[in-house]
Amino acid sequence: MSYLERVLENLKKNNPNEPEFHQAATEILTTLAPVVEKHPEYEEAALLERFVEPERVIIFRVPWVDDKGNVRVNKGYRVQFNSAIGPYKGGLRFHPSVNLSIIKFLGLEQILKNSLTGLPIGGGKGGSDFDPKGKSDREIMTFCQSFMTELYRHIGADTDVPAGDIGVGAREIGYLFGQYKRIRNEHVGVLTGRGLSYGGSLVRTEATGYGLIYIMQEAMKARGDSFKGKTVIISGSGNVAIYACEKAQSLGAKVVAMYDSDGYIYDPSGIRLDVIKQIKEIKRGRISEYADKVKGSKYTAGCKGMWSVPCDVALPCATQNEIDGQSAALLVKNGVKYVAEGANMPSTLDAIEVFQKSGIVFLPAKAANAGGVATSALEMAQSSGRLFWSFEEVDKKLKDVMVNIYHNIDDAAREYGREGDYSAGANIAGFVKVATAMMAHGIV
Ligand code: NDP
Ligand code: 2IT
Repeated sequence: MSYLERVLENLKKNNPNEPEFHQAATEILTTLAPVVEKHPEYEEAALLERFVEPERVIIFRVPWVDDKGNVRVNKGYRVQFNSAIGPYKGGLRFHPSVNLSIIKFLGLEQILKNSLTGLPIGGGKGGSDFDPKGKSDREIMTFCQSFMTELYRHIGADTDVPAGDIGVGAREIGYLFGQYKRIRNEHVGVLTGRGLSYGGSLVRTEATGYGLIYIMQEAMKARGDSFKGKTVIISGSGNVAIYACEKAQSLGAKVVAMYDSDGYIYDPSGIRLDVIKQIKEIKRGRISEYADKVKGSKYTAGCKGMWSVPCDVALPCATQNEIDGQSAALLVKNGVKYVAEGANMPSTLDAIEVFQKSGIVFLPAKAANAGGVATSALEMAQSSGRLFWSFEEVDKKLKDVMVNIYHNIDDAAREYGREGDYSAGANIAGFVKVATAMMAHGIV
């Protein structure tokens, strides 16, 4: 059994009932063979065993009182996975499906993603099984305050800097920040995605979606192609999906379908993003309302059907495992040429295999959605330097990061004999930097 196989086998044995964590680790470790062959010293230093073991896992009780006066209890998590190249950095997810397996898969992915940005940030992730849907603003605030009343002791601007993810946006970051500042009496860059009036950065709201389009644009450019005239489908209708849609449309693409967790809308004349923003960002409503507002569009209950809509570009931007092997095969059969993952691990291992075999351009999450955390790192830089950069400055830096990531993963894939396999390229390029730092630090 090879070193990598042994590490993976032990990981599964030592972390039972964590299918998402197993999946992310499998995807990563199965591509690292050429790196560990080149560096036998990694095995002697048990580098991979240490890489897949979080430095620290924090699980805590989050008690709060709902509007009816009932006492409610949720679980809170923060996985401080790897701080070799910088302070732990990664989002907080509030969704009823959250459990340790999901937070660990997200944390593991985050290590390599953050490394790919070229910026000094380690990997972490956190969240809660709290469901923000249908909660009043007061309930959200109370929950966030209780969550931070435990989390504050584990984080800090140079220690661990959380941000948003599913269910955590500007509103939640505001409440979390307010409570941190109150407890610590410190106005510092301990969270990113902050509002512009209290230390946030321009472009952070748009960054993940814009970055996704920038990296795909670079991949298209390398093939003499562009977004102009392309038919695009985007899953999700949250932060990442909305700004991916905005940038793709501005480059001349036609986005014809989007979804939320209930179902999808199809609009053959091109999605009207102003209507989506009104429903999702302002009203916090359901995407089905779009069909009532826009003539000629159609709502279908259930998400999976959206992958049968013919398109040139598919951008999964909702959640993990939203594209299975069957949906991937359907996309390929219907002529998809480009897939970029805005969500984390949206494609199952089967789906990735289908995309790789088909020869389409497939940009994996840790490269394609790195624009959000990269811009978080730019927010950290502005906070510590007491600076405020213009929209154009931040947008240009974001674009440069995404263009660099594309060339780094393309070069790494080529250098290690896996040309065009950007999953391998991203894992290898991200890992090499972290491994070099870990080796320099000794056995820690
Ligand atoms: P939001 O909460 O803003 O939006 C999430 C969207 O995905 C909503 O439309 C939601 O629908 C949908 N969704 C969530 N769960 C499911 C599900 N089980 N089935 C179908 N649809 C679902 O989150 P973000 O846009 O911030 O995050 C989306 C993805 O992007 C996540 O995978 C996240 O980890 C990833 N990501 C986010 C970054 C960021 O900066 N925000 C950075 C990098 C990656 P509904 O409203 O019905 O729940
Ligand atoms: O998955 C991700 O990269 C995020 N949710 C953003 C993390 C961050 O710290 O900005």
